[in-house]
Amino acid sequence: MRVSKFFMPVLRDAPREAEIVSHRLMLRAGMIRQSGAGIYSWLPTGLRVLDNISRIVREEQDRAGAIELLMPTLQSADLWRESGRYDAYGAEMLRITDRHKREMLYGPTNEELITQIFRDGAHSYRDVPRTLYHIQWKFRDEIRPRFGVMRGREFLMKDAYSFDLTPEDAKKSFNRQFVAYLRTFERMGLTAIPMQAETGPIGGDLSYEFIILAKTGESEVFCHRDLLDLKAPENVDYDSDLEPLMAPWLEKYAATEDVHDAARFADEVPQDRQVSARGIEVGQVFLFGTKYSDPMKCQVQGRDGKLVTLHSGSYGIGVSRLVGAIIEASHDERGIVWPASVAPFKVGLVNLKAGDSATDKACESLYEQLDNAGLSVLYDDTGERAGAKFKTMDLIGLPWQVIVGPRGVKAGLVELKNRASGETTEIGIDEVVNRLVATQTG
Ligand code: P5A
Repeated sequence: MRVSKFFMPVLRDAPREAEIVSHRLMLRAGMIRQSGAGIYSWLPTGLRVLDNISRIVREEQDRAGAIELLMPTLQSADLWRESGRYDAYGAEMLRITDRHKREMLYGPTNEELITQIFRDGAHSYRDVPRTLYHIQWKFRDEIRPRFGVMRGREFLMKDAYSFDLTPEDAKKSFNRQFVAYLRTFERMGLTAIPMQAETGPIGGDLSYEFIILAKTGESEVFCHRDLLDLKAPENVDYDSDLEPLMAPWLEKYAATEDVHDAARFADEVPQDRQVSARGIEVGQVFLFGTKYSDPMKCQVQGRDGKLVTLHSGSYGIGVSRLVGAIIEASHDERGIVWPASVAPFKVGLVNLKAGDSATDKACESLYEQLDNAGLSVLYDDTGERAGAKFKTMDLIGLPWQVIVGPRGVKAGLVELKNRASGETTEIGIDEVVNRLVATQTG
């Protein structure tokens, strides 16, 4: 993508309403614009990050055996009356009436709708276990939308729902999502810690929130410091018993403020390993048994021919919240520092003297070669001052910058800058592509 043909309205100063760094940087980098309280438009750069996050989520869901579908944002009130949640959900639900005076709502979550779909489509024990998921916009009329996309009213969520014959099988489905979450967040460069949590309006009696530690987090959390050093399991066989893989996370104390037990914390965690911090909830998983399938009669015929009510769980990831959360975890005084896996472009190509034919030619050639090598490039081909170009590149936080000027071109050299370390090296023009390809795989 050429900056001269792109749309990335960067701002020199952060708008005053932005209270936290991720919100400020997202606005300054031209990733989002507010269009109402807690409602945002995703500008091209922001959308690229959102899509990258969705792609990682999708890959890990598929790997764990979950099946993608897409449900609508609007749902019928009657469906929610079946589960008994229509009145219980309260003011957070945006209720809508259509031209025929039918009561509708903008879905805050999809337990009812998926239970209806599964009930209608699954008939026998052979149709389970299944876990279905989608990535779709939700609406919650939050009393205090704030911190940009972190607590929006409209937000993008991955929500998965599992259906099993028995509570034991349901726990296995739960475990698959749990392990997939560990892998998903790690691939985004995050250390997300599963912490015991309250179940709230979703229900059930087993729930974990996946929390990343950040000063600007909304909830207070407590955990053992060892949990910060754990690495997500690789090459997972999702058909095997996953409990041993999960054990390192479950053996050590970790709880959100709602369920925190100060006495247990003091007892189980040596004082020098106690972490009490603020956290951002990037995902939450719930096991709730027959809470929805009972009232909604989601049943299949068991092996013995008798009807069995299915056991379920639901599993959410805050896809749009993650954009802000990753920035909270990865930035410096100059701007965003994207982990390569989610960066809107992998490389920023900076032409220091647009209009100089030798420099233009070198840049055009690099642009083409990088593109052919499968590396996404944002090429600053504009006539802006060099200083302004550097500032913008640092602000938008692409992992690599290739800086091309007339003097270097004469000598066959360019500068390669790593955004995270700030390290700059001069390398041969002919080496750039290979070097960057190697950083992708190595
Ligand atoms: C699980 C999937 C659920 O809704 N039902 C379907 C269950 N869980 S949850 O914890 O309430 O939400 C899942 C994740 O969505 C993100 N999230 C939000 N992101 C931005 N703005 C909001 N207002 C918001 N509310 C929830 C969180 O990351 C949460 O973990």
